[in-house]
Amino acid sequence: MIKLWGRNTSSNVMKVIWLLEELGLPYTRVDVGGAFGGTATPDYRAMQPLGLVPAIEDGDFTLFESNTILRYICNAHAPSTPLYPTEPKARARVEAWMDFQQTAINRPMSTVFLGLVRTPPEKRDTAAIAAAAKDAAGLWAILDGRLARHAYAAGDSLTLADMALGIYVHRWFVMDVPGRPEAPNLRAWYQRLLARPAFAKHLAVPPS
Ligand SMILES: N[C@@H](CCC(=O)N[C@@H](CS)C(=O)NCC(=O)O)C(=O)O
Repeated sequence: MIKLWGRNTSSNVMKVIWLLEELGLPYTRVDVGGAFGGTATPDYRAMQPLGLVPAIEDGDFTLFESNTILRYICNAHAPSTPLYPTEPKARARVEAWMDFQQTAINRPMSTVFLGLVRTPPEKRDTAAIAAAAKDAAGLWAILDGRLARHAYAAGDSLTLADMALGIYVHRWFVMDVPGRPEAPNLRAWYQRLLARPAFAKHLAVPPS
């Protein structure tokens, strides 16, 4: 059985929870990271050398990096799932949007989230939050344009790309983001994600 290490308030842990639930795979989860601590021990660092969450154990195999974990779980436990198509072009399209999450939108969304949720109002750098919100809005606009033509991030069905991005779109709409523009296709996609029971239960929670 897969053992998932990481607190369930972490965006990167949430995406793994969503996949495990969506596939109906049995798993256990251990609270580490944040206020729980437990990520500096030699045993944990052997699984996740940076001391971040998530990490997984699958038998004697351990793995870190959330998007790699998503791909591994599909490859090892659900090789024919449409969440991670095997046809090369379809698979590459999924991976490109997963990379978009890690390499493009992660940075401004982290600044907005940490500023608005984890920083008390009197200590907030409002200029930095506004600048990051503007950057994030520009990136969400790219996805909004794509979602005008497709129901999901990588095409016409739910894939790992939606799982990588989903928690961020939830936070984008529930946080009090300064200057957040309308993005009707993005909002419609968010509604489609909310209709998934695992997303509604484990990701659509108040940001904390
Ligand atoms: N690229 C890594 C990033 C992991 C990461 O930054 N995790 C954050 C939580 S979202 C973390 O571990 N923060 C410190 C902590 O929770 O103790 C991944 O996708 O797994």
